[in-house]
Amino acid sequence: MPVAANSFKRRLQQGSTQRGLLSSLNSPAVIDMLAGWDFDWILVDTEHTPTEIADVIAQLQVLDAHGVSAIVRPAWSDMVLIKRLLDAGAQTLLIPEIDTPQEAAAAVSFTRYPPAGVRGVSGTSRAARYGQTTDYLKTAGNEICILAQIETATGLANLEAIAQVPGVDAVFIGPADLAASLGHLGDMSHPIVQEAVDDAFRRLRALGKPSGYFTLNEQEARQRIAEGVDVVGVATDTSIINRGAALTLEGLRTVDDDE
Ligand code: 3PY
Ligand code: MG
Repeated sequence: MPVAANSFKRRLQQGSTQRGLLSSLNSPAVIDMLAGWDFDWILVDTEHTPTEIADVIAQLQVLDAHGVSAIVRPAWSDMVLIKRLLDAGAQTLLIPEIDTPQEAAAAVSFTRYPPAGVRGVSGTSRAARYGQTTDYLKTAGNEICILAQIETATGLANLEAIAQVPGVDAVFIGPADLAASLGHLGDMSHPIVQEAVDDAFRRLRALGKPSGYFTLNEQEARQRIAEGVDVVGVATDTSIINRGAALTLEGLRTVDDDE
């Protein structure tokens, strides 16, 4: 049995726009529901959520059943965390807080077996279908996809160097942490933050490097997709549920007003 093909990575290489959402509630049921909509990918976040390895596996199984691509974000660019996520079956990783090309190279090295990298070896992990993928150790690297997340002023200063690190498949700009780093905590739409984001995407386009972004602002999401940003996160499970609740109550207020 061959290693599972990574269709997210193929579409990234073909230049298709991919829209997705972030799973933060650690609920396979919610993800089972949302995966029925037309999202290209769902990010299982372990950076800002209580999601642990067994929870990641439960969500990967749901996404696999729907044929929706999974991205998994480790809590940090850490060799042990990344090894465990890869062994759990994650193939596309969004690595937070990459500030330098050295950090990007280290992150890539955590995902590749020696001599290319330093990933610890197990041929019987879930990723290797418990030993049924007999050439897993030799072929796993082909299907791994690394999105380096730039989210500080230092990261922006090093953008070209980070983007050119071999094995970095795309550069993802994180506006929330970037706003904080630029002195505008919580204000992602501040002109200084937006100018920095615009400049980052201009530079990535000049390099021909696939790019990614996350915003809950619909207008900005449309703008970034139109600009050619390849991977755009447009919602979280929480934002969708909160929005539904607000609309439901809003609808009742209209009924109340009519009475
Ligand atoms: C950020 O905006 O900081 C992110 O990490 C996006 O998910
Ligand atoms: Mg962030």
